Amino acid sequence: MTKAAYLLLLLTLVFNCKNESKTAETDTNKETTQPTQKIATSKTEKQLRHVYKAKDTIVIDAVANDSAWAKSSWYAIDQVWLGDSLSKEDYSGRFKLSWSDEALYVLAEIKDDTLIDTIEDPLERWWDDDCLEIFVDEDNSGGEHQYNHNAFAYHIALDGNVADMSTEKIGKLYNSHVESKNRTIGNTTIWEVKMALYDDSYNDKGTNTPVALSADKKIGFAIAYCDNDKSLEREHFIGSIPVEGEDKNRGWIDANIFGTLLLKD
Ligand SMILES: [Ca+2]
Ligand SMILES: [Ca+2]
Ligand SMILES: [Ca+2]
Ligand SMILES: [Ca+2]
Repeated sequence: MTKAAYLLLLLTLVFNCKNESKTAETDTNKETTQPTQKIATSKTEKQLRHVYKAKDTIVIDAVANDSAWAKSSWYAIDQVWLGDSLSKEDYSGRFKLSWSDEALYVLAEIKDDTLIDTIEDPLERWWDDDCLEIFVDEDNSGGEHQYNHNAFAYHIALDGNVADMSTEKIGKLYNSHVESKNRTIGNTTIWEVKMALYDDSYNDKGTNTPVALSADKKIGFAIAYCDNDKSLEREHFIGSIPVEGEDKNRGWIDANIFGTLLLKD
C-alpha cells in the first residue's frame, strides 16, 4: 500500500467513527429524533382483531350508550413503552372499536390519577401533556412514516386538539380528521373518537378525500396513552401492543409495530 492510500484509509475510518457516535446520542423520549433502528419494508401481521360495523350512528358525546359499544369487546392498553414501574393507581386503560362507511370509531376508558394539560401551545411537545395517541395505517402497509403520511400518529389532547408530525418535519394540527369528546368522572376519563382515514397520498398542502371503508378491509392500528402527572416530560407511555427490542417508542416512526384490524359487517 502506498503512503497516500494508507492515509486515505485512515481518514475514512476516523470519519466513519465520528458519524456513528453522533447517531448514538439521540434521546428516545423526544419525538424529534432520527430513527435509530433499521425499518423493515414489509410488515409481519400481528394482533389481528375483528372490528364490527356499527348498525346505528355512534354519537360522539363521551357517553358509551351507543348500540355498537354494547357489541364490541374491550382490549387492554397495558404495554409500557416508556417509563419505569407503573402502578394501577397511576394509570390503567382499555378500548373498543367499531366502524362505518366513513369512519373508524374508538371508545377508550382511561384511569389516570392526575390529568394535566399544562403546555398551552398544542404544537409544542404535544406528547408531554396527558393525551390519547391513535396510530393508523390506512392500507396496513407497515413501513416508515416519520415525516410522511404512510401512516398517522394522532395525539388527541384533553382540549380536543389533534397533532402529528407533518411532511415539513414540524407539528401540525389535524383536527379535521378526528372528532372527539372526553368526559371525566373521578379518575376515569371516557374518550369517544370518530376518525376519517386518509391514504398515503395525503398532501399537507392540498385537498384530500378520506377513504371509504368496507368489510374485509385491513387497517394497521395501535393506541396508546401519554401519562404525565407532575413532570416536565411525560412519565409513562403505555400502548396496546408489545414492541420488540430495547426502544419501544417506535410507533411514531415505524408502522410495522402496529397491530392489524379486519373490518367485518
Ligand atoms: Ca356515544
Ligand atoms: Ca397518572
Ligand atoms: Ca400505509
Ligand atoms: Ca396524568
